[in-house]
Amino acid sequence: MLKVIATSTREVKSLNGLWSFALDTDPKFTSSSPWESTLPGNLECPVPASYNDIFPNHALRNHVGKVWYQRLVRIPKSWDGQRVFIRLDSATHEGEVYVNDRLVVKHVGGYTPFEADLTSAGVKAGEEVRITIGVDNILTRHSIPPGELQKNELGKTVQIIRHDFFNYAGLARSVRLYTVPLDVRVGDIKVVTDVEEKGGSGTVKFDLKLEGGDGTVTVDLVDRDGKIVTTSDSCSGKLTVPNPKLWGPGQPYLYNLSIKVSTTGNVVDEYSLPVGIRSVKISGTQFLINHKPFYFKGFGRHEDLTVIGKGHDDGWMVYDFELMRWTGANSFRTSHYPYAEEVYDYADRHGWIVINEVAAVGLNLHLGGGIFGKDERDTFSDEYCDATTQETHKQAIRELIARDYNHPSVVMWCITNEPGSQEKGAREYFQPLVELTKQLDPHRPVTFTNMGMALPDTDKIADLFDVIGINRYFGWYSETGNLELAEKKLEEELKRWAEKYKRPLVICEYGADTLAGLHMNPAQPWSEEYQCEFLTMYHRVFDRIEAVVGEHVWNFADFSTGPGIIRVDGNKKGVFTRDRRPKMAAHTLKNRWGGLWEEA
Ligand code: BDP
Repeated sequence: MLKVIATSTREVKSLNGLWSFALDTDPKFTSSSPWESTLPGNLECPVPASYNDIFPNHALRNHVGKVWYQRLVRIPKSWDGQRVFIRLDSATHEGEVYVNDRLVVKHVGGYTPFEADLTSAGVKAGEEVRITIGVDNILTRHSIPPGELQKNELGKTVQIIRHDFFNYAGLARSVRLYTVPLDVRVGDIKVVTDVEEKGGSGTVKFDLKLEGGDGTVTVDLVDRDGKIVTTSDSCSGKLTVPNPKLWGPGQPYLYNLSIKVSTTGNVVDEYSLPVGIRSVKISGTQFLINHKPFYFKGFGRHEDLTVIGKGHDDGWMVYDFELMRWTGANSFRTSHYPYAEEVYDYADRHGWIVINEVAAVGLNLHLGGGIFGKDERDTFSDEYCDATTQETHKQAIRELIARDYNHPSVVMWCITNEPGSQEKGAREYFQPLVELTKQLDPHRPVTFTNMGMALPDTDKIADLFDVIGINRYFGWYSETGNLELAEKKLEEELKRWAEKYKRPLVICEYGADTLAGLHMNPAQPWSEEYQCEFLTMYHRVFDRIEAVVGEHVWNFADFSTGPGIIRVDGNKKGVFTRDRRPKMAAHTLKNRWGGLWEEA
């Protein structure tokens, strides 16, 4: 799926801003077809933002079901003769878009984009249209992530989820109109790069699809100074770049693949794609970027902010990247869902390494906790994650790879977080998903994050993956307060993973809830000192195990969760508070990771 950009043949109009807003439970609704008229009430909601924390009331924060957004939009008159699309970067978890009275698109899955061709739907340039968007936040056992609805003793419907982050919903990313040429145009591009082992040349393999007819193409690879490095006149091919400037960690050199489509000698479409020339390979227990061993230093994160929830905000995004750079981190995982596209674009432009995760979290009924109770049903069975869930999961993988295939920053796909991989049915569920991921992208390694109930000898899926992600909480959820014992257990277990699987291990989560400002000597759980000692102990162990090629602390910042007896105003495992003030542990990491780095 092509990113929306403006070029000499394409235009973009943002629909971000305030939209009229109503809950589907609003008694003032007189019609079951809210798109047919003006929404009742007088609420307005910003886009992009999750709606839950915008209004300080329970009904909105804990709403289960649909909400409606609406606004009038004038299609620019100057767009006559072009094809107009509406693109929603996400609607969490299901979206349906109406233009006047007409449904133009419905989409399932809360973290990937979707669009509709408004020209085909009869919309004309210059016309004013009423756009109404329904967004449903319900998670069922057939959605990704899965969840269930229950009726409580008051007869009210409540959403049960099996992950701890708050179920933020709404239009948390941009909504835009954009144009493409009416007929022949670039439809999609896929780029794969490689690098010769001993210096020398780099290659850029490209495959572009034309839509709407036939044309001739010119494909130029252009360097940062605007110089054409190499060129082609076919829709697919392999460009060779002698002595390329490589893209790598902290080294964000980007070329541009500049594409022109012509018919009868006239350029009818132009598109341009940033390309980072780099290679990613696994060799034994090493993770190689450009043939050099790479060690992941960084965080599991969330899209999570006060007031706007999972709303994308450029200011906070840059600040988060700058804080990570200040610690010396080089990478992060998009736990537990695909992030806004702006995040990957920024990572490409600044040399960040990304593990890109599908929103498949909570496929684990046996994992209990103070926030979601334990459930004795089998996770991978007709009672919970069944063939229909697996189909949704496949679609989530397809959509993530379609969106993010071309980002040099993305070095690995993570197709699930902490599944019940020791349970029966896990292998049958995951094997086809790993196969699909590899078929869609044979060039990137695939991983998952393993959870502590699935041990090296009971886990049923780890061998399917190129890299094993491991989340561990010795010293927090078990051996609480006893770091000496935690150290022994952690080391013993990691050694077993290393010995049995002989492939790279990335520690994708380790962390301790910490109340900023709470100090204790000797260090006790919840204190800033304990978080520092906890992380330092883990680092000692990682340094003793060769197969460990990365450490992602859980979490970059404190984040919002549902209510629960083990969460005080959210999950407090952040190294930064929710408003991004450093806890002492931020300095511990800075000392270990080397602090502020400069881009090459
Ligand atoms: C892990 C989950 C993560 C949680 C974390 C925790 O992957 O989403 O937030 O534990 O409990 O199980 O803090």
